[in-house]
Order: sequence, then C-alpha cells, then structure tokens
Amino acid sequence: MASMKGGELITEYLVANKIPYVFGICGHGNVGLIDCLYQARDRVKLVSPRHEQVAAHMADAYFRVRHHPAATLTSCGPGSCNIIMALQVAMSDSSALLAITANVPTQQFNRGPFQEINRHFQADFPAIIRPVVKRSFQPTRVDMLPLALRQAMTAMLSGRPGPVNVDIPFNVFQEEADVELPPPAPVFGSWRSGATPEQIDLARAWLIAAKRPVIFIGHGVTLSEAGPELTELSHLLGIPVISSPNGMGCLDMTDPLSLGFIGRNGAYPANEAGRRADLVLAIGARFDDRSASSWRPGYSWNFPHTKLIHVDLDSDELGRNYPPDLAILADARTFLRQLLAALTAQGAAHREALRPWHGEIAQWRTAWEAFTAPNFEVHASPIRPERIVADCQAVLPADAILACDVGVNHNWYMQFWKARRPQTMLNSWGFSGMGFGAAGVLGAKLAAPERPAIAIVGDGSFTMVPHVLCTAVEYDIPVVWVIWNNFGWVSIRDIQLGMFGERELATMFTRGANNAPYNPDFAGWAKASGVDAMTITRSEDFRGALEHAVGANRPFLLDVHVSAEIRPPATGTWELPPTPYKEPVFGARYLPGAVAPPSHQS
Ligand SMILES: Cc1ncc(C[n+]2csc(CCOP(=O)(O)OP(=O)(O)O)c2C)c(N)n1
Ligand SMILES: [Mg+2]
Repeated sequence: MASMKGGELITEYLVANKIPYVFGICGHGNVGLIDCLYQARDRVKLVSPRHEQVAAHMADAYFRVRHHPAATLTSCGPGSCNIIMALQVAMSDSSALLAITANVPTQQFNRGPFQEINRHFQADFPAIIRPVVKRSFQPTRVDMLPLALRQAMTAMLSGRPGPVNVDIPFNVFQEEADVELPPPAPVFGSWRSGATPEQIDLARAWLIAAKRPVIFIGHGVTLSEAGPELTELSHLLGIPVISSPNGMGCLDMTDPLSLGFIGRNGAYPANEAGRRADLVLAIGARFDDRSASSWRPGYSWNFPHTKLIHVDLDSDELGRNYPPDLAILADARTFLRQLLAALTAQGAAHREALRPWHGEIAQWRTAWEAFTAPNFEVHASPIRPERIVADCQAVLPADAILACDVGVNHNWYMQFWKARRPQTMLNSWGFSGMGFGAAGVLGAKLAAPERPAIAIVGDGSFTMVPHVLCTAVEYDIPVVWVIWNNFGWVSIRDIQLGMFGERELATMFTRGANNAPYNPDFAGWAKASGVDAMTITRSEDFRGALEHAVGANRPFLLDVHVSAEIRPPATGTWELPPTPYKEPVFGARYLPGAVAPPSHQS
C-alpha cells in the first residue's frame, strides 16, 4: 500500500492498461486529474480538441480501428453533458471508451455549487449519462477508486464492448489514501464464450442441408476479429456473405462470395439472396430496420419461411426482431472455429451442391452491375455521386481507413463501397450522429498513423464540428476530409420531398430573396485554420486532387461539389409508420422474369 492521490491512481491505472490517449477538455472540475496527467505526460498523452463531442468520437474511432481502448476526460456539468450524443454513437455500435467525467466536490454535494446537477439528487450527472453507457460508476472516496476503476475497465472490454463512465468528484482527484493499484483489466477479446456441441452439430447439419444459404454478418464479427474464420467458412462451403456496414471488410468485398449490404440502401444481389434464402446464419448482427427493410416480410428477409440460426454474445440481441430457429449465445470467432472444426471434410461436396444458387446470384449481380456501372463512368458538373465513390476506391489503398459521416453521402458508400479489410470502414450506424466521421477520422489516424485516414463528410455534418481543423493542426494529424458538398441536409430534404408532397422547408442552405445556394467557402475556412485545401467542381479534377491530398501527409480538406438531385437506387424498402413505405426502384418487380418469394406482400 502506498499513499496516493486519487488523480495519481487513475493516471497509473490508465498507464497500466496501456491506454495511450486521453481525449479531453479542461474545466475547473478536472484540473486535478490534468495535473497528474502532466506528471505522466511521457506515458499517456492528453489530446485536447475544441469540443467534447469530438473527444468522444475520437476515442470511439480509435477503438474501432485498434480494438484497444482510449479514454475521454471532461469537466463537471456542461463539459460532460457535451459528450452524451457521442457516447450513444459508441453505445449503439458497441464501441468501447472510458469516459472519465468530473463532478463537484463531495463536501459541497446538495448545496447547489457551481455546475452541480442536483434537482432530484446530489451530483446527479450519472442520471444523465446512464442510458448512453454500459455502466456508470461514481466513486466518492479515493479508497473506492481501485474497485471502481477495475470494474469499469472490465465492463467496457468484456462481452459486448461499450462506453463506460467513471464520474469523479473534484476532491477525489486531490485527496490521498493508502491504496493499491488494481490488476489491469483483461485484454479485449481474451474472454470468449462458445456454443455447445449440440448447437454446433445442428448448425453444421442445417448448413450442409441448405440449398440457398446466406451468412449475414455484423459488427460482432469485426469485434471478435473473426474475418479469417468467416472467409474460411464462406469459401469452404461456398456460402455468400451479406454484411452490415460495421461488418464490412471481414470478407474482402471484392470476393465473389461477398454480396454487399442489404436493405433499402443495399445492393440488389444481397436483397435478392436474403429474401430467397432457405437458411440464414446471422453472426453478430442484429437485423436493425435499415438492414431489414423495416422488417417488411419479403423485401430483404423472409422469416419465418427462411430458417434462422442467430449467433450473438448479447442475449438481448438474439431474437429481438426475428425469433431464431437456433439461437447460439457465443462469441463470433469461437463459434466459427468450432463450426470449422466440425466441418472440414464436407466442404467441396457441399460447394458443388450450391451451383444452382451461385448461378442465380450471378444473374442478380450481372443485372445490378448493368444497371449501376454506366453511372460510375460518367463525368459531369455538378459531380455525380458515383464518381466520388469510384475515385476513392481507385485511389485509396486496401488498408486505408474511411471514416464515414451521416447523410445521403453515407448511403452511397453503404451501397457501393468495397471494404477490403476489417476495421477500415467506420460508420455511425445505429445512432447516426452527425460529426462522427469528421471527428472520428482524427482518432482513427492516431490508431493507425502509417495508413491513410479519410473522412467522407456532408457539408451539413462538417459544419457541426468545423473546429476539427484546429485539432488536426495543433496535434499534426494528417487526415483528409472529403466534404460532400450538396448545399443542404439533403438526405432529410429527400424525405420531405418523398413524404410531404414536395414541401421542403429548412433543409437546403440558401441566402437572399432568391434562395441562392449558400455555404461557407470550406477551402477558405480550412486555409484560415492552417489546413491545405482545394475546391472541386468538375468530376475530372477529383481523382488527382484526392491523390495529392493523400500523398501530402498533412491535414487536407477537399470541398467537392456534388449533385443533390441524384439519389442512390433503393433496392429494398424503409418505413416510418404511419407514412406509407415505398417500393424499391431496382427490385424484383422491375426485373423481368423474377419470381416474388412466398410471403411477398407489396
Ligand atoms: C447530430 C444529428 N443531428 C441531426 C441528425 C438528423 N440528420 C440525419 S442526416 C441529416 C442531414 C445531413 O446533411 P449532410 O451532412 O450535408 O449530408 P447529406 O445528406 O446532404 O449528404 C440530418 C440533419 C443526425 N443524424 N444527427
Ligand atoms: Mg449535404
């Protein structure tokens, strides 16, 4: 036992857990801990962006790339309130970060001191943060810290990862006690659950018997680092793979067995295969509305006509939307290894039996490519969206990291991006928090400094966090922002146009009596902040500009003017009751000769 300040104990525990970065902003509430971080500045680095939301997105993205956590540090009251949205982004997508929040001194609890939240209970910040974290702890004495820190770090990294909060009153940073550093938390991924032998037997038998099987993967496969096992299984049995955005790259998406994303903004072959499958093996995926055509039977999936094996390590996700025929509470990689061990001898024969299925899939792929490919070649001004996706794909190496923001720009990447490796395509999928890509790219770059990191970010989303420019310059983080500039909140404008008889209000950026399109000069804004920049209005110029920006190895912004009038082709549907859903633009109804699945209800 040694007498230690609370702040020292926290700092040493961060170091013991090899947490390299604390992303945080100062305030009177947390200066005690910042002083301890000063003492340890060669072992853990404090990076201070200009908004707490950015700090949390940086930590979130750092984890998604590295699968090793970082921490955030915010002060009492408003500073900590500023991370709530970003924490739910991490929570919805199962990303880990340790959110250290400061609070008022315990000696002043309930007296209404500066920045206390106390209408119903003393120092009540945990009540605000509780729904958006996996667990919140509030150690109120230094001798409570060892247990709280160990439990917090363990909760964050075990099972389904997620953000965890430790809320610490001001005095606890400063006061001393005889305390011992707790043992570090288990390394992420070292505790893994598996399936029972009976479950593996059944899963194996059903897979071998299936005539039209499909594997559907989600973030769970990425998080368990099961890409090689998934690829082996898919190749061994010849089973095609549909991926949710955060699963992308676990199977190289240029692989012939990769069908892409499913749902309204999915790829046509994925929706066709999903709804016609006789067996779906879902692993670490949760069938959210956007990857299930809002659960309308016959669009993306066709349960219960299709048999479902659902594997997840969170029991809450098993059967949330579709009751599984076989539910397996297990870690993705452990399950896949168990299954592969049981299968090895049978692969080739089964692949042969799937020939007719592969033939059908090849036809859907050909039809989809014939429909979409021509627009990827077109040069135009304003630039066609496909052109931006195509040039990014051509210029960026397979290990480049794409941090996607929110909006119609993201829909294009979900539909057409081909991720080559796991952990290279970061998406705010479950919560869609604007600013995630623009800010997260900074954390992603710190997680993989040797690889290009590019944010694809709408003009609207970027203007929510423009101060990311300052952080890139201050900390010399050479990222590239591609601003998808369509002069508006265009994804929402399109919803207005589709649902409300063309009535549009407050969704395009305009000025003056004539409603002339308005945006700041993003390149000028960047340059004023010390970031190199270019404005691109002709599609011919984008590719070279991107090559230059990636090669520059400095923070770089490309303001790319993209048409707001070209929409991604819907291949499934999406529904916001009571508004009527829309039929796909490129779906079975329009494909000559296609047969609707048994329960199709259009
Ligand atoms: C923080 C936050 N506020 C509001 C929304 C609702 N929203 C979703 S997309 C969108 C518009 C995005 O505009 P932009 O970034 O320009 O992308 P675009 O759709 O134009 O490509 C809005 C306002 C959100 N998802 N997150
Ligand atoms: Mg926009």
